[in-house]
Amino acid sequence: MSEHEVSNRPASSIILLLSGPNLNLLGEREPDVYGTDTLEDHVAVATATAQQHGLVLEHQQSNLEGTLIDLIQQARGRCAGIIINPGAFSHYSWAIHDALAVFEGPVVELHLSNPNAREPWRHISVVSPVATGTIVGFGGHGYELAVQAVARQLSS
Ligand code: CA2
Repeated sequence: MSEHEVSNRPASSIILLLSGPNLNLLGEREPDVYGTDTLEDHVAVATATAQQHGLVLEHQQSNLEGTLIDLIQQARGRCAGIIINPGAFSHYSWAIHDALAVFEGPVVELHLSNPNAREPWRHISVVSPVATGTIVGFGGHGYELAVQAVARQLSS
C-alpha cells in the first residue's frame, strides 16, 4: 500500500469479550440450560477463533454493572470490536445500552440459551438495539460464531 492509500483495517486487532453476572458459574449448575462447559472453555474457543483471524481476544467477567460499563468505556479507541454476554443485565440495563451506543466498532450480543424461548421477562433485550447483531441459542458454538462475525465486520 502506498503512503496515499487509505486502509479500512482498524488500528487495533483486539476483540474484547465481556461476560456478565453469574457466568463465572457456568459448568457448575443448570447444565440443562447452559451446558457443562465452563466459561474458561468458552474463552478458549473464542481465543483460538480470534487467532485464526489474526485477532487477539481479551476476556473480562464481572458481576458488577458499573465494572462492565467501565470496561466498555475503556475499549473505545483501544479495541476493534466487542462481544458481550450481558447475562441478566441484557433485560434491563439501559446503562450498558448507553455505554455500548458510543463504542465505535462492531458489537455482538451473545447468549448461550435462546432467551426468546424462555420466560417472558427474558424476551426483551435493551442491549440488542445497539448491537450490530445478536447470536442466541447455540450454546458454546456461539463463541466461535461471534468471533467470526466480528472478524467479518472488521474486514468488510
Ligand atoms: O443465555 C445466556 O447466555 C444468558 O445471558 C444467561 C443469563 C440469563 O440471565 C440470560 O437471560 C441469558 C444467566 C447466566 C447465569 O449463568 C448461570 C450459570 C450456571 C449456574 C447459574 C447461572
